[in-house]
Amino acid sequence: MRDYKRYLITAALPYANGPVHLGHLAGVYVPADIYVRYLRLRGRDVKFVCGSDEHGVPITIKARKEGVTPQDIVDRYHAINKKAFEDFGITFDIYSRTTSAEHRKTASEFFKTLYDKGEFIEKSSKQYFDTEAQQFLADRYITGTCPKCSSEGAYGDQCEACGTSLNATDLINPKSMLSGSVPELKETLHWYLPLDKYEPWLKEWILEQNKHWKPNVYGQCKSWIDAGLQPRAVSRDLDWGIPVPVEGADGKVLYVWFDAPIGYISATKELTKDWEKYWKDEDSRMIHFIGKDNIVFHCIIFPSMLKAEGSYILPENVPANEFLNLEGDKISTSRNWAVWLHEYLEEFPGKEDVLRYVLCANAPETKDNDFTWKDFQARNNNELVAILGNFVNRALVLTHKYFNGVVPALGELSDFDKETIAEMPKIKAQVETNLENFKLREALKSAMDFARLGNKYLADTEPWKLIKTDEDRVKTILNISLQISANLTTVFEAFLPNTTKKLREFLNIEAIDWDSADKLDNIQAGSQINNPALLFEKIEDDQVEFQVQKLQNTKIANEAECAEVEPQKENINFDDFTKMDIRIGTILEAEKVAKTKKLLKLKIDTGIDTRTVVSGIAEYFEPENVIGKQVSILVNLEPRQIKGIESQGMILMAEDADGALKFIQPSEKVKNGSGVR
Ligand code: B3M
Ligand code: ZN
Repeated sequence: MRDYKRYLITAALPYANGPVHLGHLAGVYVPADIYVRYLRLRGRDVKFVCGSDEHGVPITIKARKEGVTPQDIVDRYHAINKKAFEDFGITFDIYSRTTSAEHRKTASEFFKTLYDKGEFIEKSSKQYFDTEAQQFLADRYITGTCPKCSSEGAYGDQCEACGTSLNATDLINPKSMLSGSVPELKETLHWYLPLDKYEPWLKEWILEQNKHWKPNVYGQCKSWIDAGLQPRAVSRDLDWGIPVPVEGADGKVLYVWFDAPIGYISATKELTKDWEKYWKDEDSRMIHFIGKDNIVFHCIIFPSMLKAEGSYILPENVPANEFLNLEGDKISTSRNWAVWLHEYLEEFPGKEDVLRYVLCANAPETKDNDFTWKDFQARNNNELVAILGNFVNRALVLTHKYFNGVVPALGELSDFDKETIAEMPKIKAQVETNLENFKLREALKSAMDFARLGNKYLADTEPWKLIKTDEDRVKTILNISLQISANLTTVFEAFLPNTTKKLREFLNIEAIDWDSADKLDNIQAGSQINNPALLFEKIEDDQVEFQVQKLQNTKIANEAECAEVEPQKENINFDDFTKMDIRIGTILEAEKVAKTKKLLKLKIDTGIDTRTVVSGIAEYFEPENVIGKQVSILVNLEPRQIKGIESQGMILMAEDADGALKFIQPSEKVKNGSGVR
């Protein structure tokens, strides 16, 4: 790859309408931070910019719900997220925000430049207008009946019941969420970026020149381009955002996805007066770290904006990640199905690196991945504790035990020593290549191989067995082990910055640069090392169970909220009730009804007789598991033919909110034929 003079690394600006969670970290911020720390370690000139995305309709909706201003909302979450990133050790050079004066000016000027160059199409269209509230309605502010699935409460952009994306004008019986009135269609003027005009250029730039992009990114771009690009509106009728800087555009603001990526530019401006070097010089390399739902904006729309402006460089790579799920379910802010960063920091104090490690080891680089607390525990205990921590600890403890913490001198090298030493540059090169190619999981694996090398070296040389007979040999072994430990502080620096700092303190050494981190002279013979503590602690079962339980409670709370309890039916009289003859019986035989999914054919001892009942419970019970169970059965229900079998009665079941079935059983065994009254 060509050598760049400087690097501009951007991480997606999180919306300031909620706190950041595990999914954001794994997909965007941890990978970006690892990459940036690596670049800094290599002495590159790098700027790492991010900030809060503070415009857009969801923020105004949240504000309305809470009865506060949008500014209140973004002030709150900007502060929370800025602090969470700091506490967690994400080393942005600047964490700005899109309500800053600099940003407002920059975005406004950017629009004006394109406007003056005639890069926009001006087009009038009909949009819903709330005559009571006297304003145009964003799609999210209109609800109605879904034309696809007929469910109520679909939004103007999407029906959440069936997932269909909609146009506001598709809704049946649309209603304004502002006033509740029926909105009217009204003409409104907007500015469009003619993406179709850039299509030939995008084809060439992405599909030909950027073949090195990750397959998931390249593939998504290709399908957008193949489908044909349409002009995109870059303004909205809204009172929250950056005003469109054109005369007569009152009440119109820049579309949030127009102003947000310009936030990268404004943040760089706020950071350094040399900002233009990073944005306008072909020797600068710009990389966008984002999640997969942001690909089209960073690979197609923003580059088209930059191209239209004309004086900016384009991203050299956009290593977007897929999504991280949590314990098998999509992470969701509204369902509170998430691990919030600030909560993690409270519950696992000092364990920032453990989470960095697990998120990187499990990063959703090529496909969606699942975070589970069990895996978190296993990776901590079996990898960080058992390999990295164990090796380093043994090297340090043995040096204290045998040589009072004074680094022993290297003596004659055995063949095995030489082999081990020769492995170091090879493994380091793998870490390097993988990092340079945004294969961070692989890079971390290689870094762990470096620790494995040390672990194996100690296990094979067994200095604890030699100390009585061959002290010189032990000196050499421990010298080599300490050199490996010293090199680990650099190899792991980008991944585990707190740990490597601690380790350097134990070893009493300064930072080692990347090029030297496979050598044998990074800790000097005769120097004194400090008393070591453990680098990592085991995570116990109860800690993990607590976290799982917490999520479980969320699930139960969510279900309780969703479960619609059926309203009571019409009253009946006592005679109606006594007409039903319900008995306790025992299932004697059970088998699946052929060619059906739901049906079991049961033979039941009702105390009166033995009879056949066909029951729709096969999705919840295996035949062999129901035999011998006592159940309640309505015995005087008129016999019915079901799939050619005569069913003589009905088993009574309790049905959960999610449709799961449970038997209605006596609390203790009773005689078959006992009545239920
Ligand atoms: N705020 C979307 C998101 O957080 C958006 C990213 C903007 S990056 C310029 O997913
Ligand atoms: Zn629907």
